[in-house]
Amino acid sequence: MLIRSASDIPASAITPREVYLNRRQFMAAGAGMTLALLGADAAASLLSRSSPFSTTEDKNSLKEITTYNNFYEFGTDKSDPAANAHTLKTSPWSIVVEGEAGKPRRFGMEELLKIAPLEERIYRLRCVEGWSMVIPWVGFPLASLLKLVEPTSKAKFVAFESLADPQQMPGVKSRVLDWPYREGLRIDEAMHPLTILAVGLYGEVLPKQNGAPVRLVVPWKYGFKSIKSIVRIRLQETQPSTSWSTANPSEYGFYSNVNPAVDHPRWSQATERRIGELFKRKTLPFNGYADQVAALYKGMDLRKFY
Ligand SMILES: Nc1nc2c(c(=O)[nH]1)N[C@H]1C(S)=C(S)[C@@H](COP(=O)(O)O)O[C@H]1N2
Ligand SMILES: [Mo]
Repeated sequence: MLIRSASDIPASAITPREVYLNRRQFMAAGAGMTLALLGADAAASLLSRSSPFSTTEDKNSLKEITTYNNFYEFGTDKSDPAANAHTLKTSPWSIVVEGEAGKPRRFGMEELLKIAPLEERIYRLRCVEGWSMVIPWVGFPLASLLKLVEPTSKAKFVAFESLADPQQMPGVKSRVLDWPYREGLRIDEAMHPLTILAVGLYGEVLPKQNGAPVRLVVPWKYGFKSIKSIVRIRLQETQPSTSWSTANPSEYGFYSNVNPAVDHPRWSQATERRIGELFKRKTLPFNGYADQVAALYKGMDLRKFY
């Protein structure tokens, strides 16, 4: 059949049956529109979904992934984002990409979805608090976006900012963090093929509590580096300050690579609890992505650069 619009593509054609079933549960829960509704291009590109970067470990359920969250803009309890994020207005949306770039500019959401084929990436996420999940994101490499603005030779770091609107985000009225939520990467980390901008989850539009409409995912770093609901990206020469390291510099460093050998000052990072499992498992260096990323830190003392 000629695909004229996204609705011509049956959900069963773009997702494995297991995901399709989850999709139906998701729809039944009234959680919203399918990624296919974003446009035929985005939906069709999901056909190219398997990625050599994905883990084959069991995925967490959509329910686990969408109801146990950190998104302090909506409150500090794990259940707050699912309860409160409905007030986030995700359309229209755009990201400004500025700073050390030959062609800085603003990208609307529709444009962002066409930058590169959308892929499913099944990644482990390890929160600094000691829990972990396996999450099937839909996204594209951050590098594809950055290349479009032509970073200059001075672009050594990338700074990210989330939306911070107290009208939409009740948590922003409390001073728990210095808003907007800010994060940063070194340019080589930002350009690494594992680093993605996620726009979907389980083949659907990203739920609001997971950082809709577009969030970063850096799977070898603690979860707080994976900043949600991004509105600004700045290429810069100096290392950006970040919300968590500003709030507590001795506990949260700039690098924040998952490292079972370096404890948090108040707890061990040697083990983790995979949400849904009873027993703890060992945390792996770089969250299990050492083969792909350890070379980025060759010669660096990872105790000093925590
Ligand atoms: N803007 C923003 N981004 C954020 C957070 C936040 O509070 N605000 N929490 C971080 C933390 S601590 C984690 S563990 C992950 C959780 O992502 P998930 O809810 O999609 O699992 O989001 C990160 N991104
Ligand atoms: Mo986290």
